[in-house]
Amino acid sequence: MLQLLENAQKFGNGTAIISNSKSYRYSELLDVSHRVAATLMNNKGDLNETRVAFMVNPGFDYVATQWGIWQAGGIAVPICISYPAESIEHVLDDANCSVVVTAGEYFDILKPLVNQRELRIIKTNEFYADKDGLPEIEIDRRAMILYTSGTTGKPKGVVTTHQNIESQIKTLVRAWNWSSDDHILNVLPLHHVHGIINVVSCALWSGATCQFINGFKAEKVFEIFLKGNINVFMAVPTIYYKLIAYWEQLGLDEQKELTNRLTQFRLMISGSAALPVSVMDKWKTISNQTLLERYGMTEIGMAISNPYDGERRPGHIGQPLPGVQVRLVDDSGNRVPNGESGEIQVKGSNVFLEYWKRPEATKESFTTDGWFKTGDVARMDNGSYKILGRTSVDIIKSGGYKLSALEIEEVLRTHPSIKDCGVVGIPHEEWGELVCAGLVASGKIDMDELSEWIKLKLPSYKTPREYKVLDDLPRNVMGKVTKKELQQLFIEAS
Ligand code: MCA
Ligand code: AMP
Repeated sequence: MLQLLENAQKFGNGTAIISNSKSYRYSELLDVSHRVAATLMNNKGDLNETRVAFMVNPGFDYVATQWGIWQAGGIAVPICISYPAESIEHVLDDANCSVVVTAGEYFDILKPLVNQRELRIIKTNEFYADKDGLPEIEIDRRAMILYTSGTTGKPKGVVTTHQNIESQIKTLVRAWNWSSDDHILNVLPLHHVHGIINVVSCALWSGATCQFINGFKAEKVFEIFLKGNINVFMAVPTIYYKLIAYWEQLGLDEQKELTNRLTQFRLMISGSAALPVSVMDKWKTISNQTLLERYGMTEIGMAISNPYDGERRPGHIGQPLPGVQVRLVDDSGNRVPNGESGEIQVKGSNVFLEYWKRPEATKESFTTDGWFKTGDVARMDNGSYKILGRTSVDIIKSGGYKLSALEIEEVLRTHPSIKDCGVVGIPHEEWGELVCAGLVASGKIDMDELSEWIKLKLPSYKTPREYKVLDDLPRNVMGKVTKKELQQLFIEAS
């Protein structure tokens, strides 16, 4: 039996999840997930890595579905709940999903897509099947596919095995002192590692309580904090920025009350994007908490973290986590000396198995001796890694989401009034980077129409926030678009 589930048996009567104002014990979670597994198996005995997509709000049903898929021997493919139809179709088709699990609110968007493909669709309130015998799940089986944007067009499926997932969880549980006394609030989307592994899976591995709200709202988060049970929190820098902005406009008494409460937390963590030192400092004055910044990636889980005990250095990501090997190399693949910049490369059982159905991309992302090439550039600075940037300008981090400039450009180019375009990220205090698009028109571009049009093609977090219509994109002598110059055009205008 998978260790996550074995642990859950031990914690039987403890509160596993609070969602929609209801508490659920570990035993209930196991019971329902077992029914999910039986329904999915449909008397087949083992799903044998069938891909099961699920579009379910963060909460009890989400976890019960995920655990059910795993117990039935399937591969869990979470779908972002704010995806428009085109993005959903990419996941269903790329992963060749055979079954889709959903809740009522997403049924209408999914139904036609599922019908066209003749897939099985199950609503979370239809897990009626009696519990059935469960297959033995070997730890090296594929467990999950998460879609991530890269330096090529459409998002790629990152495949992790149960072993990868266990290794990612175990490292963090140890490094960050998780225990069954912990109570965490999840505000993050559950189609990415940050929410799925660092928050939900680490909590449930440890017998802690994981409370959910559907989507982030600063007011709601503080309201829950004030109730007094939450003692661990993890978020992206944009969320801390928004919490600070909300706190600042409160009255003095309310500010004090919140500060008192925040001071009692055991641990607060930031990750997924660079934590500005200004945000870390501000948060410290508000909460008396020194944010623990760590570094990770969908393909590797977490790799580098500031210490739980010991100095958490502003502007630095810390040291390799136990069991994770990290090195910095130059363009020729040689290790760089301390103080010099190089690409972060990672090895360990935390590292993913493959990009789904993309053997070439998988091969290219590893060195011949098995190190995963992250594309992030860092230097070792007095015993702590410091991120300096990325090897590609076509990767943008906005709101903690990794975006591909090329994916957004490909979509924009399909608009009838756009002849060519270039997408860049520019530095932004709140969002980390802001997505901007330079457009070359082939007719008159109606900006309102374009904004509505793109919402049907991409989720909101991938859509450009600023547009500029140009006679041509800035190019070098070879005719290649110079992204740095394009960035500059937007920076100067901001
Ligand atoms: C939304 N808006 C934006 C952006 N996103 N504006 C500029 N840039 C953006 N990126 C605008 C919307 O259009 C809207 O504007 C307003 O902000 C509110 O939109 P909403 O969608 O409600 O935003 P939100 O809920 O406030 O979202 C902010 C957020 C969210 C909570 C920070 O972006 C988020 O959940 N980010 C976390 C992503 C994450 O988990 N990443 C982990 C992946 P208007 O009001 O004008 O319409 S990385 C990972 O997993 C690795 C392993 C790691 O290291 O962790
Ligand atoms: P994703 O592909 O969404 O998993 O995003 C992973 C990327 O987020 C990494 O490759 C980094 O570029 C970035 N990232 C994660 N944590 C940090 C951090 N603490 N500081 C800077 N960048 C980070």
